[in-house]
Amino acid sequence: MKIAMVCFPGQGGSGVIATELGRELSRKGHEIHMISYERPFRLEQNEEIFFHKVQMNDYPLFPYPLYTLDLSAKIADVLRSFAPQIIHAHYVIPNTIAAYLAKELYQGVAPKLVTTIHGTDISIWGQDHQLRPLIRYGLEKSDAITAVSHTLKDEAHLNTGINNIQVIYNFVNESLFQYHGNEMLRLQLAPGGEKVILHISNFRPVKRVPDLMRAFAMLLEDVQDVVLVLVGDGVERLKTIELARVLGIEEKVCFVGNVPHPGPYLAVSHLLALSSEKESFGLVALEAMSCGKPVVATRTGGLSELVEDGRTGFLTPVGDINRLYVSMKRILQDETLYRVFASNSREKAAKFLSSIIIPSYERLYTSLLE
Ligand code: GMT
Repeated sequence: MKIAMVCFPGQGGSGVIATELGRELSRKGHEIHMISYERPFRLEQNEEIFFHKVQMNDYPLFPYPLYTLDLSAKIADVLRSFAPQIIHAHYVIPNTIAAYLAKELYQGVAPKLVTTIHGTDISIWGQDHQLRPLIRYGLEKSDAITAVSHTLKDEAHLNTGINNIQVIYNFVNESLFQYHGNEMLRLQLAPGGEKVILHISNFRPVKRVPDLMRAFAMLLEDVQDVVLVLVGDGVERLKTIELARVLGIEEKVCFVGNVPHPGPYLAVSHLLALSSEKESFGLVALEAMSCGKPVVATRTGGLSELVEDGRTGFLTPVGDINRLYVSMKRILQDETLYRVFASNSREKAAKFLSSIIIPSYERLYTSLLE
């Protein structure tokens, strides 16, 4: 099949899923075209995947960039040059809308449009009364819709009334995640042999990183041989660095910024902590579990379909800093519990391997073309 993937390129689960999906399908012999405003961060130069960069035009009349139109023009261009049979848009806004417009522009055999909803297009923008009709329209114009968790599917139904949504979970390519840590990195992050609590996010307000900082400050009152390592970047990173200073814990906290691949950080960590208000799936939690790391996370969205409370980690109520602190402390201090959680985490992650999940996408594409 010839498939065009339209996605966001930056650090974030949807771009990772689109790229990994494209890569695996390309290995299976499909022709893959990735379309975005930048090369997706996990897409290497030497891959046999076409990358089409959206040319951002400067329209002197308009004060804001018209990305949706530029994207649409680029998708139409790819349709004319390569005639993909499927356009798979990751996120309704703007990707599905732009893809639909491109389909309308195109004179040839119309490709099928698949939309994957990843989260904030439904959980945040879907709450906006102006955007909601546009989101519903994008979903209605899609030939198939997938959601990355049952919780998200239900939320989409509630917000838009649309119910023909198939759940295809996020997946992990196990070969990318090693179980053995790199000693140099471990020494760099925890020179005194401390245990590493890892957090990975894009520091959006929805991640509630300050909750984790406060819980970690409480933890330091009881446990000294521990550090908090935060991977990623985003609007609240500076505010979080400042909070670490105010809490007087800056020496125990390390901000790493964006990294091309979290695998090495996960391998040297003891557990992953997420304090998000919303998380449609929580791909980083799956990546951590596939490295055999327990996860302490908030009981929200798809995280509760992945993390098993008291079996692979702990789930805590959103905003409950005390429970976050107690949960991290238990995992740090109880070695037996830790080993059980680590092994259960690996076992659970094995249900989400790319080799198991990706065929669902292939079956979906095939059924649309039949
Ligand atoms: O979490 C983010 O802010 C990034 C966002 C994205 O665009 O990649 O992640 C969303 O999609 C991921 C892949 O399906 C999910 O694993 C994340 O849970 C979801 N984020 C939210 O729902 C907040």
